[in-house]
Amino acid sequence: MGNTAVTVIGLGEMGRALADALITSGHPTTVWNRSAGKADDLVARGASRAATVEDAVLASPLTVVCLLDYDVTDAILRPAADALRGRTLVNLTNGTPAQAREAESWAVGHGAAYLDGGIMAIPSTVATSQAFVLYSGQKAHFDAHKETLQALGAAKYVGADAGIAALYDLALLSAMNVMFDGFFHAVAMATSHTEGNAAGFTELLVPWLTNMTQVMPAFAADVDSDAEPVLAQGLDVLLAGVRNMAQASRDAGVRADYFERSAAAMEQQLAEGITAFTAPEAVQRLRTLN
Ligand code: FVH
Repeated sequence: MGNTAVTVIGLGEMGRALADALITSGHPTTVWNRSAGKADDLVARGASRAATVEDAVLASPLTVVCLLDYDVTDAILRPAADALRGRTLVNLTNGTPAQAREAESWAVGHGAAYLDGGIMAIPSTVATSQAFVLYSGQKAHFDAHKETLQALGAAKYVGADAGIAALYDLALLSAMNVMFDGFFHAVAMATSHTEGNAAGFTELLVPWLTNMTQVMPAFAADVDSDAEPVLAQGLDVLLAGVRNMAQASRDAGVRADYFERSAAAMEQQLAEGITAFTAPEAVQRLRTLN
């Protein structure tokens, strides 16, 4: 069986990287983008340029979409809905779980198979060993196209609910954003000192954070278990440290609001009789903050 033909709709930074990976791995690739000129390099490398979205969808059994957001995706695909019948639509546009489920209903309503996805890569790492892409939707649709989708990066199926890839994608991006916020906070503190510099401090921070990530599987096991958590630390000890982080931030002229909120939540837990910090309690605390 030859390589499956694939259509890529949306040739921004990410869409061009996806199309490029498909061409490189030998898939006959058709492309469409609102600004047609963004297809020029891909066409020079062997891609076919479709004149319309409908022509693009009809060119392949599998269409990969990577656009700004779901509103744009809807506006572009809606006029070509009939062309999707009997084909598979893989939507790699960033969106919420609810948007993914709605898109699946719409696609299925037009006779298409649908997979939603979250790209855990930046354009330059697409198709490298660093890239992985999350997919959710009916397993049979994933199985049918897994080999083709592997061209973009390791293809990971995360569940039948079309929304779960978007949920995991946004959860992973949340962790990344909070980590970078933490990095910039720490650098602001460290460089408030006349002898501090970001590069030297980062040489300490990277191994520290790398070591700390090793604890996460044990925390996760505690979250998933009904048994008494294995990892526990005195909440009073932790609170004292967080108060010091807040005070040292203020003394350094750095915003302390994150640590002030964190300290307030711990004070509330202590007042409720919770004396130990555990992973399940930490997760529960976040769930009840709304
Ligand atoms: N770039 C990245 O690192 C991240 C990595 C993780 C996944 N994201 C998501 O991928 C989606 C696309 O992101 P992108 O980086 O390719 O974004 P742009 O380069 O800005 O391209 C946007 C494409 O959307 C088209 N577009 C925008 N508005 C419209 C519209 N009103 N009508 C039609 N098309 C529209 C745009 O077309 P054009 O401006 O070139 O004509 C591009 O094709 C996104 O969900 C990320 O969160 C990327």
